[in-house]
Amino acid sequence: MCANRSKGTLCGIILSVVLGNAAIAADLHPVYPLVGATVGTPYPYELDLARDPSDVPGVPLADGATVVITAHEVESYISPKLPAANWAGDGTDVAFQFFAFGGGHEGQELEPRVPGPFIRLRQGRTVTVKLENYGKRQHSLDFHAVLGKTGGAGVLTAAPGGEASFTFTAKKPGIYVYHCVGNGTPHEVAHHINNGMYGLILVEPARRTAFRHVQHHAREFYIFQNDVYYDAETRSFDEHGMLSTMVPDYVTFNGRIGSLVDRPPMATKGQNAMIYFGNTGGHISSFHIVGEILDWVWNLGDLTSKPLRNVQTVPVASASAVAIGISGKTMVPTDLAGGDINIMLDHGSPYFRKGALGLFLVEDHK
Ligand SMILES: [Cu+2]
Repeated sequence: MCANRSKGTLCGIILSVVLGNAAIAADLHPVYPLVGATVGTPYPYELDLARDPSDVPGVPLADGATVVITAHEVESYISPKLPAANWAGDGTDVAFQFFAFGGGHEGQELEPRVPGPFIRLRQGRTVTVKLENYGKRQHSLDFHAVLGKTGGAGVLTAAPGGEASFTFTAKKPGIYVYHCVGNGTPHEVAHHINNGMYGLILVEPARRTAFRHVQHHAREFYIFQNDVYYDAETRSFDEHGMLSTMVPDYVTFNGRIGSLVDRPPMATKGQNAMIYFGNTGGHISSFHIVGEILDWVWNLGDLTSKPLRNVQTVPVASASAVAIGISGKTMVPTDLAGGDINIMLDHGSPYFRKGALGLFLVEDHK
């Protein structure tokens, strides 16, 4: 899938047309210089903190399993100059002090990424989450799938260089958000979410539901939207801007502008796709895929009710998530010459103009 990212590949051609600038296609994946130091982490950082939308573990954690989540602070770019900053009307490299989670299931990308690792459970299973803090400030985990203990954050709070563990049973199925609350003050909750510390935890229903039927053998994708308020001086959270304007500087899919243009989800004709989509921005996302109709939508994270059918746009509130099924039978393969390309976005105009935009590509089955 877009393995050869040079000019002339399928993805390159598509992007040059979508973005209206053939020059962009020549440099789909520039290497961004890493500014600043990585903090106390044993992992070799990659420069691009955006999580691959295909990075979804295929198997739920076993009963009694332990999953490690690591906390990091690292500077990278939230708005790379090319190719996709054109969508934000910006065109400059913007360095940003990311807070990011790494770790996760075996086989996942273990380096820090935004969003944090996708955690997959089955209802009724008991697991232990271990938080390891490689940052210079306090970090924590609040799972919306957890009953009591402040969603886990009452226990899962680790000082710099420290760690914490928490064991819980996944009692209620759903697709839930998790996020850092810093030291627990309202300022820190907003700051740590703004800077990238959030993710999804899927608790699959114990019984066979419509959700599990559609999900079976589906290609699964992980997408997370966030609003970012940016202070150019600190290259970090602009709390004053947030409180005084409520107008975000950037609206991201998977951590930065253009991440899902550079590396879009790639579905396969004939195979269902399942998109797990979360939001922690301050506004309700209007999630839409141009050229598609969303066949099944489990709204508000509810995976046990009957899904909505044939939905054009899904409203996703802050601190909420949805599961979206797209039928492989009616998918239209991406065909630029024929005008078939799916653009995935928050359809609210200021928000896709500020970056909440990617592609959803479909390969024909072999
Ligand atoms: Cu944090």
